[in-house]
Amino acid sequence: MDRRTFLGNSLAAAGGALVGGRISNAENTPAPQSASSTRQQVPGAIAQSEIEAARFPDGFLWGTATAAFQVEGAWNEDGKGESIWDRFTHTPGKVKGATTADVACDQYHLYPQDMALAKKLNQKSYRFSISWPRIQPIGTGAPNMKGVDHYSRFVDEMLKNGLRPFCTLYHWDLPQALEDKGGWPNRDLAGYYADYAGILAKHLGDRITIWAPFNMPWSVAYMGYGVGALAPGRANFDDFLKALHTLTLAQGQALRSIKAASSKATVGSAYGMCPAYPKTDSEEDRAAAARYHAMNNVFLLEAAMHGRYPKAFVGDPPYDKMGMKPGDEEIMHAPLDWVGFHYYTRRVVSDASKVQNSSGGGFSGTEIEADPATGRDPYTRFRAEMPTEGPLTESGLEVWPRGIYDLVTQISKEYDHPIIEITESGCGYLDAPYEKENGRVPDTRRIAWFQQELAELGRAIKDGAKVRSFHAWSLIDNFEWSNGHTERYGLIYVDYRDQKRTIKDSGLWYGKVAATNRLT
Ligand code: IFM
Repeated sequence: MDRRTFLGNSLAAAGGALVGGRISNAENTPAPQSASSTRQQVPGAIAQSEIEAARFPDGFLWGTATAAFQVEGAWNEDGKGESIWDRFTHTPGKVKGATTADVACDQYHLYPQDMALAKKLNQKSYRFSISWPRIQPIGTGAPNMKGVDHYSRFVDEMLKNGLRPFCTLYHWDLPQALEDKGGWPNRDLAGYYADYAGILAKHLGDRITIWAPFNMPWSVAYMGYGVGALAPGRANFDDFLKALHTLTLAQGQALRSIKAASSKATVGSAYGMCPAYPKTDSEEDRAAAARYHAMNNVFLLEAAMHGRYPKAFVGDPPYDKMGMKPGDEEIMHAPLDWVGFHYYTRRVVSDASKVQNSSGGGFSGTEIEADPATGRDPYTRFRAEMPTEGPLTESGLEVWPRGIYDLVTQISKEYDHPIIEITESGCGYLDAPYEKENGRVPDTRRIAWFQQELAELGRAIKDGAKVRSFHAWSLIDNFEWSNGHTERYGLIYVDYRDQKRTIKDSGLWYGKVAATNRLT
């Protein structure tokens, strides 16, 4: 699967009647204000003067994010069990370039160096994830104390470097033993997961105060079980629906077990979201975009906040197929203390509900490659495309800075102005150390990307959104799932041959942003 397809699916979202109809470039991009800026020629770009004027509030938490599987390596050390991603990457043909994450960035051993680098860049928050199979090698039972002790030392190191440890409990690396029991479509996993969450809160909850149960849970279900593009690589729509419901139950149960074990805990989310815009002004396309928003952006958020699922489906909701039981609404209902989500790109969505859909499973397409006739799946019945009006990053995602403003203001409005954490945001460019410039990494496109996007985020804050943090993806280049090492998202370059880290120009720039709360 190529990069564009992956994010086309995993970050997909909608944006119902986002701002009342089709959002075209002409309607929404501020007019160029000075002839001198080349950025203004780019569709979707914002004026240089807005970048220069942007200011972030005192105490704003500038951070970066990573995930255990993508950076740690040490795949079988200190009693760690096998994860579904170990199995997937060890299966020939699954990863571009035939790389594995067995060593990755070796952060399992090099974390003191990486935390010192984060400090050097004036960072105040570090979002990391814990590998479940390091804590419970087969997903259940007594904790492996070597794993627990590792994360305990790691958390101390973050605190020593002035970083807020922001813990994601699950960033896709399910213990393989639990997949062998049926994986996320098996409802029992919600209980196992809550036990795991309780173990973490018991051992680390004296120092970690900010917990996100799942990274991009919709992607876990859809990409892992609906279309099989990510581990464990299964493709069945009924399994997707079941997995989604188990994840929702698990989210609620985990929140309660974390809070029971740690009085300091606050629990939120790290949802993958992107704003989507109706393709036309028609009621059908607007309704399709609203379904997309419901399914891809707020499915688990609505469940946590209100104990119900949003209207994501055409016709009767397939709650029976999802395995819903009486009383599940109470389990799902676990209001979050703050709302965390990612922003990378946007979607344009159109209706596919009138097209005859032949079956309820076995769909082999992905969102971007969806069957143009029937839409993405038999239940939500929309088509979602990533437009190419703006330029594309090297990882194939459209650059659309305005999207973060629309998304943040939409979530603020829909959920009564919650505290928001931007849990991930970034762009894939392959710039490498340049010998003729003393080994510098002049990744000017990444700087431009962040400047534009952050100016839009600053505008959302000015308009009242309570955003308290921003986590750039990523601190360091890392293993990009089925795209292996063919993409680089880091502010710090990693040479995988010798693990040498080189701060890119974007990293130096981001360090200054963190020190000054300004973008230039
Ligand atoms: O690397 C991923 C991360 O694991 C989840 N969010 C998107 C990132 C960039 O593709």
